[in-house]
Amino acid sequence: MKKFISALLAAAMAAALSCVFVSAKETNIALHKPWSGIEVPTNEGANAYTGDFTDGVYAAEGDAFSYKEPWFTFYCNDQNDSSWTNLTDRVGRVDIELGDAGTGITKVRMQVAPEIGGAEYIKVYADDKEIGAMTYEGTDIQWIELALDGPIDAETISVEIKITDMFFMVSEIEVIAETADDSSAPEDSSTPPTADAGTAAAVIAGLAALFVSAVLIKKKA
Ligand SMILES: [Ca+2]
Repeated sequence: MKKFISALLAAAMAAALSCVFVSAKETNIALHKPWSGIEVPTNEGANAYTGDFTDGVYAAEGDAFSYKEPWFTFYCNDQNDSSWTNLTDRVGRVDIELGDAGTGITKVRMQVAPEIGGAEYIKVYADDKEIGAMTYEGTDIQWIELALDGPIDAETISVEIKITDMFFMVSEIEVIAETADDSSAPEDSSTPPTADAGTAAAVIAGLAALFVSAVLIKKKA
């Protein structure tokens, strides 16, 4: 009987914990947020790259590179004249304005196309503080990411790129935050933020009571 109850409790706890786990949802909080810090190059040939970093449009799996949007180019044609580059000393930076939405950030992701040109570095900043770097492998179109050790808050996430060649192509930047997966919950302050953990605790408490009752019944018998 004890073994059975222990197994039941363990199963209940696992179920309760997985309930808490499932309730955390990854959301791209950068989607449709404004960005600034770099502009489409004016130079003909480079000015076709009018991609938007936060419009949710990027290359699909297996797509070949397209010489236009969804790509935005970090560009320098060996001159610092403004018509020949949108960088300063081959370095460009985009600031994504998250504002109040910038909480619980766990990852920064970016789709790149290194076959068109490489990057010496790709650094990530949260409110102007460097928080890490991203790297790519090979030359395929790929998603790269910086996964943080723990969630952080930031009103602005910036990506700074130093290019090695003439172009470096980026289609989309995502800022991933973990949010509670309960869109129906009212967003007022009376909603306890630990509702799911509370539910789990109630389930565990209920089963613990069941266990005590079972032991008592067994003793009586
Ligand atoms: Ca895009």
